[in-house]
Amino acid sequence: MTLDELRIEIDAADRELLAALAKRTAVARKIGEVKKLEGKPVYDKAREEKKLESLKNQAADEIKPYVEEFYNTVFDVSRKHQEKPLFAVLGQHLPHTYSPAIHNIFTSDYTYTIIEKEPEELDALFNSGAYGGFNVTIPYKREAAARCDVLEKDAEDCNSVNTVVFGKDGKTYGYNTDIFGFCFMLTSAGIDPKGKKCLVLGHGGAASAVGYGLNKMGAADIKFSDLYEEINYENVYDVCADAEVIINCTPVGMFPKVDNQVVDLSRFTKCDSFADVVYNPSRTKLLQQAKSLGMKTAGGLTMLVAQAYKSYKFFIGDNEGADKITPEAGEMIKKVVTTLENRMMNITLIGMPGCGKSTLAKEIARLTGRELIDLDEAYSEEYGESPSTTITQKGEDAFRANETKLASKYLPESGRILSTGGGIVTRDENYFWLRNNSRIIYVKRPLDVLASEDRPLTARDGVEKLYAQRKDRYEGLADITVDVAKKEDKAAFLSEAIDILRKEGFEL
Ligand code: PRE
Repeated sequence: MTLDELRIEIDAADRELLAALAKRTAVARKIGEVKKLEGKPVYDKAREEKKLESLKNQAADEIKPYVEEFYNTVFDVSRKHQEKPLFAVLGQHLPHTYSPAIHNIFTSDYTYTIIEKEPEELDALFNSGAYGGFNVTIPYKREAAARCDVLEKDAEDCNSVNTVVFGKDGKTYGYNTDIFGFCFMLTSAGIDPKGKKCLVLGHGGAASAVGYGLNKMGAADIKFSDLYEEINYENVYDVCADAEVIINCTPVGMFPKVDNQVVDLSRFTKCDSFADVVYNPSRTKLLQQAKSLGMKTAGGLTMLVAQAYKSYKFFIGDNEGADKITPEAGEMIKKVVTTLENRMMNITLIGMPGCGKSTLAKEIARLTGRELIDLDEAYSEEYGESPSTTITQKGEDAFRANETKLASKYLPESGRILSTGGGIVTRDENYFWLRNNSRIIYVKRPLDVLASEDRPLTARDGVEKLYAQRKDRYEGLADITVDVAKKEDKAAFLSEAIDILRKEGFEL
């Protein structure tokens, strides 16, 4: 084997090692949590000695001489992790929370875990003494407010606490950073509700924080609509016909039922700004409609990250920093939003047939461990024939109808790398699916390097004609263009494409 080949193997082994270390550290965090709850010390000498003995016995002969040295470091890491202050997000059911990921990007000063509790377990939790504090999500924001000794103004006014800190003075402090998160989301998108007529879709917990935030920012009028209320989704177009700013606080459009919207924004002819508190998918159906109508738009991930930032400041005891958010803090929030978007959204490659989408997708999957979906291959699996067979035997329309069904199946998921068929951009209805939860990357290559075997549309129309039809669509859809003019080998193409994506903030 060559050095390069061996290095590919050792890189793969390291990826497995890192994954195993992440898994082990997460378990160590949970053990640390139990120890805190049970009042046990972190260091357990007897346990470490016993483990070391057993690990030496289990180890392959080649690594036996290194086990002690290696595991002394591993135990040390576990203990350091367990000794850190512990914070958490508290809710009833939290299978998809982004909060640990966000707090782990902001800081390594504390560890952050997930607590799922039933209402009758809350008293014991608040009295446990194991946590430095927590974020609180539905349905416990009121319950949390009731258990705090001191409430900051926003929290008291809304009777809603999303951030609890157990102070060194023995008192329990309650804050509401959702309001800051919401105001930050609007401001950073250039949306100013001052003096404007605002419509809030939904009337639950999120809507009340949003209403409070709009009021704080000087909105002239705030109306709420909901299914069975005075203002509902039938009369809202009349009662709120002059709404200028609309905020979606309903779960409609949220993953997995992404192909839904609670109102038709085109019927609010005075509306120039729209924000959605939904953050998964990244671009909801309403948000996409707002964009296409030329409105200013803001997506819910910014609110989520901004409220987490302010909580993080309270968690580390920097109350002054939490109250005065500097421009640098704003930059940090935006950077975390981009990092998370890059991580959570799909990377979806578009471009001419034969431009190297599949090759690049494979490489990204190899580098990141992302699940790879090659829509051409998925097509053959789903329909039992290749795209080119359907096109030749049943016509392009039959193929496109199947392709859209596939797009709706695979594109709303998160964190994948997808390679699409070159012509997916030719159907308007695919735009919604492509934009739903993907960073769209246009792989642009010189026409004379495009591969052309088994490509019936290229054979029929010629590559220039296809390109002329599709060029504007690729460019209009692209969030990022990977423009690789090089005509050399595959390795040169891949290395340049990967460099471009790294510069765009992708963790590859
Ligand atoms: C662990 C860490 C610290 C203890 O001193 C012993 C072992 C480890 O990393 O294996 C885990 C742990 O906390 C435990 O088993 O009690």
